Amino acid sequence: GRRLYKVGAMTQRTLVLLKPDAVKRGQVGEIIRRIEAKGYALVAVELRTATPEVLAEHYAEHEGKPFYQPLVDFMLSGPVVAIVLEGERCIEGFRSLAGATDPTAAAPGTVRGDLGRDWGLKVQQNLVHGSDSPESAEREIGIWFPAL
Ligand code: IDP
Repeated sequence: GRRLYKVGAMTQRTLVLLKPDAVKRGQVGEIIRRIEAKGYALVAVELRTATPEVLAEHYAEHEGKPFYQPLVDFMLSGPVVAIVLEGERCIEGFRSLAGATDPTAAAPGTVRGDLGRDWGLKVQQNLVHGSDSPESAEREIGIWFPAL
């Protein structure tokens, strides 16, 4: 029958951000606990404040969308935790842990579904970012961790 998943080594790295709402609400430990429980390795973990320059690069694909400026302002509203993870298929795996973009709709069991909610037309406050493809991961790791 049809394989449910690809067989063979596919070690990847992915860029994860714990957004300012995760830091403000004291959920950093809980989210990293879930990442470690899943079995991914932490390659880099850094608390830092984003800059407009870094966010313009990071969110370049969303420039011009109605939520772009609120998203950038939100991402500048406090420190974030920038993380690089490593493991087989960790790009898809972390996005599965994170859950759907809208925290109200995100499934229970996911970071956004368990820890997030709508705080009043602010879907951007969804706790985490995870790269969505190998190309995005390489690009985003280069933005946040140029030395890696
Ligand atoms: P993702 O983070 O689940 O991959 P994207 O579509 O890549 O979602 O959007 C990037 C981020 O922009 C989301 O995580 C969220 O913070 C914000 N965002 C996306 N869509 C909306 C929206 O309709 N309203 C407000 N913020 C949004």
